[in-house]
Amino acid sequence: MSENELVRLERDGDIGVIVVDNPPVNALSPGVPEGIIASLNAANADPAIKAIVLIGAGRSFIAGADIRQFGKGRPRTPLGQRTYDVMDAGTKPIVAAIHGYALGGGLENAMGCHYRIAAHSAKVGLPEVLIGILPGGGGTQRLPRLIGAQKALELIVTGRHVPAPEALTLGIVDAVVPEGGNLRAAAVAMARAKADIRPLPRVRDRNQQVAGLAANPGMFDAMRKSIARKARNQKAPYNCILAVEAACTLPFEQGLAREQELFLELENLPEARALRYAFFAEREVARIPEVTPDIHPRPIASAAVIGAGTMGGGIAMSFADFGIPVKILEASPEAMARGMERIRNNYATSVKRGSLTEAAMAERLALIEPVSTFEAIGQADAVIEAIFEEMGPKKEVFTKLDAVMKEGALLLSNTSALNIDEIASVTKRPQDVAGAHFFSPANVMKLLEVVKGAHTSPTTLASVMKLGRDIGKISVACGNCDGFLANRSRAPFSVETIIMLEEGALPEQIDKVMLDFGYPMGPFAVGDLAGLDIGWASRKRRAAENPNYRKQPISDRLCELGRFGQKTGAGWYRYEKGDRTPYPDPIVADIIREESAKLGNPPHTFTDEEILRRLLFASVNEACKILEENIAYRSSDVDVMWLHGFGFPRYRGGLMHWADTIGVQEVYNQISAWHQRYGSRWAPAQKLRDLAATNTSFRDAKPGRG
Ligand code: 3H9
Repeated sequence: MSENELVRLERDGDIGVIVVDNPPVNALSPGVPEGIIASLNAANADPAIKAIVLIGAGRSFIAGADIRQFGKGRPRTPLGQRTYDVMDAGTKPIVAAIHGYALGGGLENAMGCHYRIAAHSAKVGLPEVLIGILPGGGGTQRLPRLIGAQKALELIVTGRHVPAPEALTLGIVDAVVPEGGNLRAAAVAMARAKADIRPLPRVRDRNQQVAGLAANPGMFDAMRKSIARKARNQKAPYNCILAVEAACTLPFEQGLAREQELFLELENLPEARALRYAFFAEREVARIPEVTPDIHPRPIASAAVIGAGTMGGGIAMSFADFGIPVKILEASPEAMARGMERIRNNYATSVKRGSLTEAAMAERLALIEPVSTFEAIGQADAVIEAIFEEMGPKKEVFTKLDAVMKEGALLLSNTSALNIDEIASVTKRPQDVAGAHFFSPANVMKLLEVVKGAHTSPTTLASVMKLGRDIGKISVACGNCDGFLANRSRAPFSVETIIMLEEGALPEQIDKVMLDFGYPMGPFAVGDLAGLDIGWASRKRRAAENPNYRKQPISDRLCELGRFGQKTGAGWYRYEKGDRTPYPDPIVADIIREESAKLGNPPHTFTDEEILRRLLFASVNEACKILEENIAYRSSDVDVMWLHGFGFPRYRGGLMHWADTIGVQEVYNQISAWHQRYGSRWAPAQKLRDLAATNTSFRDAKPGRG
């Protein structure tokens, strides 16, 4: 037996089987590498053992280094004393037996072994770049030697998970056990078959795979160029490239040392901290106090969607994409025909792009069944209403749902802002009603905002959270209020954007700041893409309903000129035929100047920092109110929503994590100063005051008062 319980050495005849047993995913937590080394030493020293298998207990091989240990200043194991070094120095063949995941340090350990065999369902990869670091356990030196620099570069820079059959084709694993096969038995058999083969095939010795590439630096520059837009402001992807470059230009040992240097440059950068934070925040969302372990989510084997508009169609596709049959209900045959046509076109575009096969498209379309009566959907396990945002018609739909849906069905509304309790009130089963707010395009965007009404039962809440996960979404729960968590926290950002225009800022100036910050597009370019006419119609409706509704004269004037965005060739920008590039337009600048003067706003020069902070601090303040009102379970939930609903740059962690990097005191001081200058819209939330008074980070903020 090895020195601790995290790793044990078992015997299978003349084969030593090293079992890593560190649930849930066999991360390389303190004690695990030490345990592997002790077992390797014991197996190498035991004359009765001819070969060794390294395998994981439970659901996975090894999911990598323990991410919680990064940034803690733990001393690193010196090069030459790591598990891989002990494997390289060993005298007996080692077979890695991979099931579940072999990621990061997991794959690095597998590549330290002499042979690799994987279960059919296993996945392997070096995803370190996704948490802002690089494979620091020799991965950048061994993978190019195993599969060639070009392919290794692609895998290391994207961090993608490779399914076992592809890993076999690439040469990452030597064999795949067919579905239903016994991995451990196959690995032991392989070890026995290889027991006498010498020299031991070490990945580190396969220099022919990287030789000659030193003369081909073009490959690395091409990769740098291809990631330039997506990886802007980030260092990890570039260090990954440098490390693979080192594999091609330096002897193995020197390459390892270079890898180590490049790794250490990254570990404590704000980028790596933010990405680690995001990783754990995404897992934290699943923890909902009222969903106790005795609550069992209801299985969802079939679904229905009410409304075949853009949203309804996208939601139906989300189910079909994950193999769940879905009925789509639309009263008007014309609207249904248009809706189904849109769905077909969306899939056809994916086929054209090569991301979907014709066969998969046919399978998915076959899962979407158009129906025209409520009776036809009565047996669905979950129904999602996705009609237009008006309370009256939504209540009518829920009244009908209450009449036809089977007992225990989830009755969900895709509303983005309306009161879930009022919707639920027309049913006799408000415990089964909740919000399921998808983001557009629903089949693409990852976020599902799950809204809990006053009567939503913990089982319903747990079921909707799981339903989201089952269709590949990140489900985040929140309470019921106008705009819920996502749109309510985003609204002040939008208000501030418009106010800054009225003070003389130009769309291109604001967009550039947000692009530089890391958003894929600025808010005005997004507006032009989405179309400005929808907002215009809603402003006119609201102004008619509410005489105090705050007008948006600049936006209105653009729309009055027929400038609805890209589709009309002009909006906040002008566009040239067949070109989506936004060009700043002097007409817009003139309108801004005129309206700003009419409002009596003195000319104002904006710094980039003012623009960024005014937009984001406005939302931080609102998020504090949301926390205070117990609408959010924790501030990191706000971050997950902003990452997956609004395109917030992941390497900045999320709105609240970013605010923490500035500091709660400074955020409070700035908001207070703007409160003095601009008035009530900047009044600091009580929660923000409290956090500043106690110097508590947003991360540690508890929901509720105080
Ligand atoms: C690395 O290896 C660096 C090396 O190059 C060496 C340098 C010297 N650490 O995601 P799940 C927890 S960097 C700590 O819900 P799934 C996770 O927090 C690492 N904890 O399951 C969760 O905890 P809880 C490279 C980890 O089935 C629980 O396990 N590796 C780690 O949906 C279940 O996780 C990666 O980046 C970890 N490494 O997905 C892989 N992994 O229950 C990161 C998981 O308390 N991991 N946990 O909330 C993943 O991508 C997914 O977890 C995985 C499973 C795909 C493995």
